[in-house]
Amino acid sequence: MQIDEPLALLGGLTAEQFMRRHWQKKPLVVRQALPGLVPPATRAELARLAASEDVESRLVSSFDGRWAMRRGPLAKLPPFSKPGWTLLVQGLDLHLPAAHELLARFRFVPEARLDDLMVSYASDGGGVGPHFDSYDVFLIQAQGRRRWRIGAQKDAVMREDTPLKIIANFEPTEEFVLEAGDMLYLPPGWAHDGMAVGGDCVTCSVGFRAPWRAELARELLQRLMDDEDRPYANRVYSDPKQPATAHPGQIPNGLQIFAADAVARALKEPMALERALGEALTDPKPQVWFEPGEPLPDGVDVILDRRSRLMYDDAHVFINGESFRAAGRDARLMHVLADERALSAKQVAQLSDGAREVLDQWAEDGWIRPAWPD
Ligand code: AKG
Repeated sequence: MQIDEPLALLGGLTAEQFMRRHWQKKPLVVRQALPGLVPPATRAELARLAASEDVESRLVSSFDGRWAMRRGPLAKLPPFSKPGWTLLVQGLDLHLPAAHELLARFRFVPEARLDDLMVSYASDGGGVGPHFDSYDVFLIQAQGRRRWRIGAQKDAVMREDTPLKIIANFEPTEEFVLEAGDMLYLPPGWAHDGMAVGGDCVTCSVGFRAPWRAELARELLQRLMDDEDRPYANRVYSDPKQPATAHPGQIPNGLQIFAADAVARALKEPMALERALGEALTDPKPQVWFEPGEPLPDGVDVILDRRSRLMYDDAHVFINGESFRAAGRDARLMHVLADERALSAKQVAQLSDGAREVLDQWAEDGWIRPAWPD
């Protein structure tokens, strides 16, 4: 990924400039960020995916001024000619190679922060209403036209008469109509409302994830404690010196010390926290499954399956919720695989026997495969 070259995707900014000037700071409208973009899914494909149990989808409508929302699977959609509805399909990158490739254009942001590609299909006037997101978003117009109104308002009072989180007093300060190929970037917390102008309006949202502090701490502590191999985890509280008490409601001080010690020991374990973080960040989403494959033939380039999440830190490689220690040349090659999502046959041949065995296991698990077309 070239981060110091001007990109049409970012309106002529380099990825470095974009991250410095706009990321988490201020919106950016890019005309013809992706000229000639073909929507990653047709209307029929979106409808098929929305009908599936394995895909997260929603139908939002505002017929006669009344907002309504239905979660998938959605067996039937309103007529395409009927104004005022939107179908939203989440995680399209997991299902369609074209969606995965579109998401990959944004890998100048660390993969640990990238979430998914959502695609919406709207009939004339369709939209989800004015709302806030807690995450950054790139809104790419893939087909048709959409009028966006945005504002940096503080008033976060929501309407109480709808099942959706719609801003009660929306005060937009800017407005623009995006045509196919145009893109709008919004930092977290910007009020925005996008309404389809004419039918057949397809918008792709590149979504990010940012953990809430408490949620992350809960997840990591759970992982640290669930690991049965760790000696600190397996000790029962004992109190042979507990005297008889006239205050049975009072929590014993020894139990408080035991609790604090349990957490402190877990955090002191060398690299346990880093390992738990890597495993958590690469854990597949619940609806993800892999088709088992074969060990790799010799002499082939390999690529990661589009559903695989591969990341690394200084001592480990993490893939799909598992961690491996890696050092030296093996680590360097695994880092290439994580950054490029591919390794050439020549690079595969440079791996140690142990690392090559690991790669074969990943191929059998369906996490990587020879770089043959889908
Ligand atoms: C968002 O992703 O925050 C949006 O506002 C997208 C809405 C849409 O595609 O209709």
